[in-house]
Amino acid sequence: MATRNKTRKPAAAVKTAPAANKADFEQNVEKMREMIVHHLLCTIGTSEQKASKLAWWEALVAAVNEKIFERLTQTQHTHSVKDTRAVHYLSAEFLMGRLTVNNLCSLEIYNVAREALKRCGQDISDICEEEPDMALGNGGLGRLAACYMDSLATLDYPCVGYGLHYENGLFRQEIRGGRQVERPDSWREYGCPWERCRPESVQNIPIGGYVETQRAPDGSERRVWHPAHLIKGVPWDIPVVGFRNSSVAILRLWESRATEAFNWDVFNSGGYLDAQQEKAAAETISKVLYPNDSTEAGKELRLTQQYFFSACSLRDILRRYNRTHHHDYSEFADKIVIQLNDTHPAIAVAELMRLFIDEEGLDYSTAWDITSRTFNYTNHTLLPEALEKWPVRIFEKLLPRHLEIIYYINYRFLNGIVEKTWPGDNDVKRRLSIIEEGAERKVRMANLCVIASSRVNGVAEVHSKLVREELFPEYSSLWPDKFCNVTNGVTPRRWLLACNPGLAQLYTDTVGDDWPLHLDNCRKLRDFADDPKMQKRFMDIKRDNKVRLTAEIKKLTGVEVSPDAIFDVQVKRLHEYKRQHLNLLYIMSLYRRIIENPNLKIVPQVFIFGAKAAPAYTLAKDIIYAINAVGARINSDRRVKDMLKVVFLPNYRVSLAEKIIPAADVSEQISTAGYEASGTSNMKFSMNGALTIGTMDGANIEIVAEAGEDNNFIFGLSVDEVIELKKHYNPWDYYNGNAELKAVLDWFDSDYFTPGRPGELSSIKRSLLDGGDPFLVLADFASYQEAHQRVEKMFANKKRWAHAAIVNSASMGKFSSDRSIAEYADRIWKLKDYQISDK
Ligand code: 26V
Repeated sequence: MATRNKTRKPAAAVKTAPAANKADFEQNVEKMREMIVHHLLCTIGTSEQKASKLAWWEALVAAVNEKIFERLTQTQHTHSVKDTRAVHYLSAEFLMGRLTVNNLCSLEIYNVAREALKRCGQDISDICEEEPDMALGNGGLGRLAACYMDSLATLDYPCVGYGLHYENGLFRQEIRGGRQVERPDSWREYGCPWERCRPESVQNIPIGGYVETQRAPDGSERRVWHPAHLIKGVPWDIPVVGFRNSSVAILRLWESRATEAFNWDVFNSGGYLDAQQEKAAAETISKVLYPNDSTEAGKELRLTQQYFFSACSLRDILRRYNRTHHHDYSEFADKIVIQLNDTHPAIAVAELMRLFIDEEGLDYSTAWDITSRTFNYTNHTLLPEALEKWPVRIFEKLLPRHLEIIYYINYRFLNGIVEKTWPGDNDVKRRLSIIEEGAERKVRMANLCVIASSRVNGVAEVHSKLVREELFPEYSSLWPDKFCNVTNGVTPRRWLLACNPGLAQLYTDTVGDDWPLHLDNCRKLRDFADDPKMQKRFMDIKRDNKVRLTAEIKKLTGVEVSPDAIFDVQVKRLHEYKRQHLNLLYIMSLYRRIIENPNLKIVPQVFIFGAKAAPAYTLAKDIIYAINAVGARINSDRRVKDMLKVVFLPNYRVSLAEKIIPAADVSEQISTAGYEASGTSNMKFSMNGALTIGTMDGANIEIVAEAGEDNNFIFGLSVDEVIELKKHYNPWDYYNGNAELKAVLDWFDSDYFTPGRPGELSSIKRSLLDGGDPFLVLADFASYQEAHQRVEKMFANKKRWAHAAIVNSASMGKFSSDRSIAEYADRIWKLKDYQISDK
C-alpha cells in the first residue's frame, strides 16, 4: 500500500531521548526540575512543602507548556507564511482523555520529567493520575477524532480540529446496587491548564427570527434574515503535540455565552430576570455533551449545539482565509478542506452557502461550486436510529434561512441530475430527497452531506461497501467516484508507547526506536514468534500488566482475581448490537456447567466488562445490572473455586482503557455482522498482544487478514448470512432447539441472581424472545460457545498462545492512525505536509 506509514525524515536531533548521553540527560533533568519548582512557586503560587499532588501536576504542565507554546507559534507562523492548504476537522466530539503522559512522550521528555519529579520527592505516575480525563465524546467516533489529531500533528499536516467546549463531558458512571447511576462530569472544575482562551477570535452567531424579501431600487429581490438572538462563541485552544517533530496542531473548542449587548439593553430597560434567562439559555448550548440516546428529548438543543459550533468554526475559517485573500473566494476550495465527522456538523453546508450568498454577495452557482468542492463526509454508522433527521418544524424556528437554502439545494438536485438520470421517477426522488415527507416532514442530514461532499467514506472495507450498496445505492450509481473507504486507525503513541511501556521497550530493543512512527517495523517481531526467549519476555510483560490490573480491579470493585487466569475483556459503549448480553449468556452457561458438574476443570477465566449505557436506554442499563448481579453470585460461589470471576469496572473511559488494554489476553469484538462500522478498540487490543474472539464485522475482518484467522477466534454469521437470516428469523427455534441455551435464558426469570426479587432480569430474556432478538444473539450463541472452547484450548498451550499474541501485536502496522491520515491526505484532502523548523 503506497500510503501506508508515510515516511518522515528523522528528526534533526532527539535532544532528550533516553539514549542521549548521561551528561545531557543529567542537565535536562536539572533544568526540568528547576522549571517545575519555578512554576510551583511563581505560576501556581505554592511551595514545595505545601504543594498538593494537583499543584505538582499543574506545575509540571506549566513547565511542559513552555516547550509546547514555542512550537505552536512556530507552526502557525510557518502555515501562515506559506499560505498552506489545511484540513478543518469538524466534530461534535473529541475524546482526548488525559494529555500529560502523551505530551511528555511526544516531546520525548517522559524520563526527564520522571527523574525531575523524583528529585522533588514525587512519583510521576501518582502526579499524572491527578489529571481529569477530557471526556468530550461518547465513544469510538470521538476517540477516533482524537487519534486523528495526534497523527495530523505527527505527520506535519496543516489542520485545525473544531468542536464544542462542553462544560460537562460524558457523565461519570457510578455503580450502586449493581445499577448505573449518572453523575455530572466537570472535567475543568479547577481549570484545565492545557487550554488557552482566545478572546481575539470570539464570534457572534445569529439564531432564530424570521426571513423577509427585500426589494432593491433596481427591482432585484433578496431574502434577508432577521435573527432573534446573537450568541457569543468563545474559543478555547488545546495544543496537540506531534511526536518527535516540531508541529503542534490546534484543537479549537467553542464555548457559548450570552452577548453583552443584549444583556445590557434588557438590563437597562429593567428586565433583569429576562437578562438572566437569556444568559442561561445562551450558556446552556455548550453545557453538556449528549449521550447518544434513543429519546426525543433535547433535540432542539442538540441541533443548536451543532449549528453553533459549525457556524463559529466557519466564521473562524473565513476570517483566516480573508487575511490573505481579501474576500476573493476563487481560491477558497484550494486552500480550505472541511471534513464532516458524521452528520453532526452537516448544517455547516447550509451555513457556508448562506455566508457566501447573503453576506459575501456570491451567486448561488458560484457558492455551490465552492461549497461542494470544500466538504467531505465520513459515515460512522448504518444504524437507522443513529442517522440524524431533524423535524422541519425545529428548523423553521431556529434556522429559517438555512431551511430555505436546503430546500433550494434539494430543488436543484432533484430537478437537475436526478430528473436527468431517472426521468419522471418519483420513487427515486422521494428516496433521494433531503426532505423526508410524512406526518412530520424532516431534514435528512446524511443526504445533505452526500449531495454537498466531494468524497464520502466509510470507516472499514465492509462498512464502506454497505454504505455504497445498502445505505446510498442510488447516490453511488449517480456518483460512483464519490464513495471510498478509509479504514480507521489508532495512534500507537498513546495506545502502545505511553500505555504499555514494557512492550514499547521490547519493540525498541528489537526493531529500533522508530516504530511509533512506522508501526510496520514491528512486523519483524513475527520472525521471533516461536523463539522461547522472545515468548518469555513478551508473556512476562503481559503478566506484569495483568498484575497491575489485578490491583486496580481490587481497588475499584473489591474483587480479587488471579493474574494467571485468562483476562477476557469487553469494553465499549453498551448497545444491543455490540452484544454484551451474548457474552453474559456464555458466562452463565459456563457457570451452569461448573455447578452441575463438580468435577469439571476449566482454565481459570476472569471476564472483565466496562461500559456506559445511554441514560434513557433502559435495556442497556438492565444488561449492566444483569452483569453485576450474575457477577456477584458467581464471585461468591465457593463451588466455582476461582475458575471463574466476573467484574464490571465502573466509569469506563480513556484513562481506564489505558490500564485495561495492555493487560488483556482476549478481546471481545462480538457485534452482529454488519452493525459495527469499524471498531477501534479491536485494534488497540491486538496491538497490545490480545487475541480477538470476534465476528466477521467491521475492522475485525481486516485485523484477522493481517494477523491470521488461526491466531484469533472467529465465529458467527457473516454479513450476508445475517441479511439472509433476518428475512425469516425466529429466536424461539434456537430457544427450543438448544437445551442449555433454554436453561440459561429461563434463569433470567428466576431469583437466582437477585434473591427475593424474581423477574428483575427478565427484560433481557423478553427482548431476545418476544422482542424478536433483533441482533441475532441466539443465532450466534452456539458458535460463540464453540469459539470460547477454542480459546481455552489454546490458552492451555502456552507456546501456541504466546505465538499468537506476538503475531497479533506485530501485525498491526496497518492500523496506525498515521496510515489512515496519510490516506485521507492523499486521496481526499490533497494535503501537503510542512516540516516545522526547530527554531
Ligand atoms: C449513535 C446512536 C444514536 C441513537 C441511538 C443509538 C446509537 C448508537 C450508536 C451511535 C453512534 C454513531 C456514531 C459512532 O460513534 N460510530 C462509531 O464510530 C467509530 C469510529 O469510526 C467506529 O469504530 C464504530 O464502529 C462506530 O460505532
